[in-house]
Amino acid sequence: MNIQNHSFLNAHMDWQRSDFPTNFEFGVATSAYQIEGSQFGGCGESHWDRYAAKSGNVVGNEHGGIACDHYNRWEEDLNLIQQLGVDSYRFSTSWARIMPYGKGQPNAKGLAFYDRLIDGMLARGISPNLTLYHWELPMALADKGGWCNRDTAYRFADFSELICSRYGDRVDRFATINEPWCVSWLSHFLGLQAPGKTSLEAAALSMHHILLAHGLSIQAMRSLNQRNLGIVLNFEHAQPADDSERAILATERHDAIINRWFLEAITKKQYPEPALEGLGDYLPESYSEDMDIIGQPIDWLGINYYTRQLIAHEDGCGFPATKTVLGPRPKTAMDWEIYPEGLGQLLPRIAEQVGADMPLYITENGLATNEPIIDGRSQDGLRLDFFNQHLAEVKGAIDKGLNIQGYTAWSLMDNYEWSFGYDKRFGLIHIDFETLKRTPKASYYAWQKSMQS
Ligand code: GCO
Repeated sequence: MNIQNHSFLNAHMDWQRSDFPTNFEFGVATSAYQIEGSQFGGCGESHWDRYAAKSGNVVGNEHGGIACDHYNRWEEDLNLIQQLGVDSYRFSTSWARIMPYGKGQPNAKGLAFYDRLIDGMLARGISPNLTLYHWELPMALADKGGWCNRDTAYRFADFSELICSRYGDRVDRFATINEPWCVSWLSHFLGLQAPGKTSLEAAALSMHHILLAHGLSIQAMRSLNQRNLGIVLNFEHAQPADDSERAILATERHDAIINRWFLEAITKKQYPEPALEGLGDYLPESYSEDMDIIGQPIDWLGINYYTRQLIAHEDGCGFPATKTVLGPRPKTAMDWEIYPEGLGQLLPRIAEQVGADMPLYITENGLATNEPIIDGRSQDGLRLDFFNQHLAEVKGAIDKGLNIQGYTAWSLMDNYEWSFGYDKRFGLIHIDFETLKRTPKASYYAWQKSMQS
């Protein structure tokens, strides 16, 4: 990779807005638990608060209690988005803030907060792009089994209905769930995020119920005549770590779990065979009866992309018998290999699956780097290179005729990176977590220039 030494003042991108189609939408993203501060405004306890409170689950035992204090500093943050010059802001509504017990009487302060936030976006000419669920399941529902309990999907449909009837007149695009793979496999089989379960049964149940929740939510919002409904899936470019048959088969299983399970359920109303082999026995008995609900038509698909994975066979363990091997390319502070071509290769594959007409949005892409702040400034060269390389892939895909309508950078500002705490900095804006001071990085100014030309 060509890591240039960008000086702060002349930092700029290799591309500009006018290189992309006229209505191409540029945006920035965050999520509620990662920025708002769950201690404020009558927010209920979520399974993330509980998970983070248990020593050893999160680096430094950090939690989202204060996070970026966005609950109180939202105006400053919206001003920064406006000055950045992007078109839209992808944010999420905290279920625990709005329904502290997961159901029943909503928290008036929580509802009023999102009124202020959405009205604030509209007043600044920023298009609201709302994700209903970005992971803070109310603890009251987690206590009843969370995503392993079918009832949670129905409670989510109720939550969706409430949000849609309250804000639907002012929101341009709704996503039901952010990254169902993370909600289920990462959190219920790999145990790396709340609730930290590690069983195939919990994985299979949550992988099905999160999709049922998606389908029921789409139905609820359609019945309110809401337009522009979609979901945000995360994809990885998966390749075998070596030429062996075992590595090829392991890659097929890995790919089926992360790249195919959710997409094929929604587009084909079925689960992929290589994943069913291990998960089928644990699915609810009559799961196939839910596939019509899960396969509700959507209006757009969100794609999150960060890295590629090289996959090898893992001996001596049960399904899926896979392990990841670090690739040779430079890594981000997350130790994720920087592999922009992976995005270029995934896009046509996804487009073929969803159909050429389906609008695709890159809903997250970005990296964690820990470049130091010098004289109040970060040079931020790695981030500039990362965006340049990935946007070149997006542009290439558009030039080939793919229906990609937008690109959203992760993230507006440094925030709570889940089990990694506050140390992994994905923001265009630096946050000093002691003082909560916001300092735009060089990449912020480079984006700003590209947005103007
Ligand atoms: C995810 C989430 C974000 C993360 C980001 C970086 O993809 O895991 O949507 O909440 O912060 O992706 O890991």
